[in-house]
Amino acid sequence: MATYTLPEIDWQEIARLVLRSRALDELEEGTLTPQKKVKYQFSAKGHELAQVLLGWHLNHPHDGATVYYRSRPLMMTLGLSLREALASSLARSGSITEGRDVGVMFALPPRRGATVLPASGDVGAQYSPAAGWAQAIRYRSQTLGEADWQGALAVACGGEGSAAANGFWAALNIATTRNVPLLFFIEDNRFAISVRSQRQYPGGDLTANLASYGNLKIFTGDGTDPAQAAEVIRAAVTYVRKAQSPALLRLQVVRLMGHTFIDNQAYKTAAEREAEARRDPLRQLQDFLPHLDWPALQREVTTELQEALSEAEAQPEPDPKQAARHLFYEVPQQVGGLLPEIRQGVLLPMPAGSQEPRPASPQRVGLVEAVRRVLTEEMSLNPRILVFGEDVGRKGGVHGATAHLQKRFGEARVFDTSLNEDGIMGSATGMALAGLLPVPEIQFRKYADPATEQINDNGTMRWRMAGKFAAPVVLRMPVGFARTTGDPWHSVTAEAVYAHTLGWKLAFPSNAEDAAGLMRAALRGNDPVIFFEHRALLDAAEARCPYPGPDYLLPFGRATYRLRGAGLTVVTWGAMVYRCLQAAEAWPGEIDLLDLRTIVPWDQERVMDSVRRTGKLLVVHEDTRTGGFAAEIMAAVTEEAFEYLDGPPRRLTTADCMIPYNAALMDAVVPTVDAIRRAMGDLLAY
Ligand SMILES: Cc1ncc(C[n+]2csc(CCOP(=O)(O)OP(=O)(O)O)c2C)c(N)n1
Repeated sequence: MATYTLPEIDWQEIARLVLRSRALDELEEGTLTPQKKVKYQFSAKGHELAQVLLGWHLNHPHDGATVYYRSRPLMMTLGLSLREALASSLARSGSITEGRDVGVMFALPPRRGATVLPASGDVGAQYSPAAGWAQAIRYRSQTLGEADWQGALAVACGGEGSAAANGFWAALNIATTRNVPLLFFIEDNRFAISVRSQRQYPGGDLTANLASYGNLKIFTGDGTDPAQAAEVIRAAVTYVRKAQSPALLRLQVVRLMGHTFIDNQAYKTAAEREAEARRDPLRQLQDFLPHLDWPALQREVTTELQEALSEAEAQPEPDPKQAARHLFYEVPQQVGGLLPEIRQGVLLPMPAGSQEPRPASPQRVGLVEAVRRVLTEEMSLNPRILVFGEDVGRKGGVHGATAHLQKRFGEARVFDTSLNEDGIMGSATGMALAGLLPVPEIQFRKYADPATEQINDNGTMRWRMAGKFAAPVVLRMPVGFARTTGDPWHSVTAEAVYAHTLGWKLAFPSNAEDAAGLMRAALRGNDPVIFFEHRALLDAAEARCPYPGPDYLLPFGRATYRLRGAGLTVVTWGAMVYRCLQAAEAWPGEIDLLDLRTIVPWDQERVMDSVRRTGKLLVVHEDTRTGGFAAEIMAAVTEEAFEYLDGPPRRLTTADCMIPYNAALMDAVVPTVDAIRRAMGDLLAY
C-alpha cells in the first residue's frame, strides 16, 4: 500500500463536521423548507457521526464511494462545501447537478480522498457500480500494475431497507464471486420510510442472515456511539484495504426526523421516538468530548453556514436554455471513461480511424467474426478494455463472439460472470467510472430485462451530472429471430425501448462491414452504446463481407442506400434489410432502400432527402408495431416533409405479440418477403 496511511482521528474536526451537517439540516427544516425554497428535505440527523467517521477513513486517492439521499454528512467529509450543499438544495447553479437533480443527489470528483460516484434515486442501485469500482481497483493495481491504485477500496452506502432490493443482492453476488475490495456500509435505522426492518428480511437483522455468506466478512456496531463507531469503522475499512476482499458493516443508527420533511413519523410510538432521541449521536459525541469548546465550535459553524447561505442564494438560477444539454458527450467529463486521463496526458488519444473500408483480402467474414476481430484489435491497442458476461470466457460466448479472447488476453480481462445481468451492467458502470472501458455481453436481448435499472441510470448519468460524470460502456447483445425458428425469449428485438432510453447510442448493423465499423466507433467513442447483433445474421452468407481492415470506423447516424430508386423510400435495418432487398426485386429501379444502421442517432437527413425525392415512405421493422421505431420515423417525416408526400406513410412491423416458436406462426406475424412486396406494390400504385 505504497500510497496509503491510515489517518489519525482528529475528534475536533469530526465534531465540526457533525455540527455542520446538523446545522445545515436544521436550517433547512426550520427555515428553507417551510419557506418552500427547498422542495425535498432529507434529514441526515442521527446518521451523521457514522458517515463522518466513514468519510474520514476514505482518504486513499482512488477510493470510490456510492451514496444515497441521506449521505450528505459523508459528502461534506469528502469535500462538498456548505455553499455547494446549499446551492444543491436550492437548485441553483454552482450546485453539483446544476439544479437537475434533487439537492441531496450527489457526486464528487476526488477532493479529500474518495471519488463519489453519481447517486441513483433507485434504492438498491448504488451497490453494483461500487462493485465495479472495486474490480477496477483490482484490475488497475494488479493487472495494469498501477502502484497508486494499491490498497484502495470501494464502499457502497445504503439503509437497511435498501438491502432488500434486487440491486443489493446483485452486487453482493458480484462482489463476493469476484472477491473484490468492497465495503457494504449499511446504516440501519430500522425504518424504510415507515416499514420496519422485520419486513425487509427475516428477523430484521441483515448480518444474522448473512453470517455464513462466503467471501464476506461481517462487522456490526452502534453507529451513534463515538468510540464504538470509530473502532468498528476503522476495523472494517482496514480489513477491506488489506484483504482486498468484501465486507459488510451494519451500523445501528437512528433517524431522528421523518423520511423526508413531510413525513410526520406517526408510525413510530412516542416511546420509540424518545428512545431514538436518547441515542442522538451528537449528544453522545458531546459527552464523549467534554473538553471541547462546543459553544465556540457551534458559533463558528453558525457563521460559516450563514455565509454559505448568502453565497448560495447569490448564485444565479440555472439557465433554462441549457436544460436539455449533456445527454451525450459534448463537453469532456471530469470523471469516467478514458477521456479524463487522455486529457491529463496519462493515456494516448484514441486513433481517429479511417472512414474508408480497406480490406486486406477479398475473403468474406461473418458478422460475428467481424465483431470478434474488432474486439481483438482494439483490446490489443487498449489495455483498458475488459470483456465479460455469462459464458464469454472459456466457452467464448454462446454465439462465439468472444471465442479465444480469454486465451489471448487472460482471465483478468475476459471473464465469466455469475448469472446476474443487473450486476453485470451495474458493475460495468462502476468500472467505466474508474477509467476502464467495459464491454459486457448480455446473452440475449430479453435477458437484459433484469439490468433495466442499471441501463437507465448509466444512460442518464451525464445529463444528471451536467456533463461532469459519464460511464461509457459498450453493451453487446444478440437480438431477433434465428435462421430457422423464433421464440418469445430469444428473439426479442424491442429496439424502440432503447431508443426511448435516454443517453444510449444504439447500433443495429445488418452486415459484417458495418458491424466492424460501428463496433470500432463505439469503442473509440465517449458515450454508452448498446450494440445489437442479429442472431439470423451472425454467420449468414448475405451478411458476410470482406473484413474492412483494422482502422475502419463507421460514425453513428449514417444510413446507407442498399438500392436506389425513384418511386418509394423504404427504411429498414437489421435482418429486414435482406427481406426488403428480395421484395424490391419485383420493382427494379423503383425502391430507394435505406439501411439505417444506427437507431440512436438515426439519419434523419438522409431519410428526408429520400422521401423528398420519392414522395412515399414505407418503414419495415421486426420490432412490434405500437410505439415501434417506425412510428417515430413516420412522425418525423410527417412533420418535416409533409408537403412532399404523395401517399400516406406506411409501416410493416411484427404484430403486437411475441415471436412464436412454430415457423408458420412466426411467418404469420413477422414481415415476410411476400408481405413486404405487397406493401411496396400498394404504395407504388397509390
Ligand atoms: C427502487 C425504489 N423503490 C422505492 C423507492 C422509494 N423509496 C425511497 S427511500 C425508501 C426507503 C429506503 O429506506 P432505507 O434503505 O432503509 O434508507 P433510509 O431512508 O431509512 O435511510 C423508499 C421505499 C425508491 N426510491 N426506489
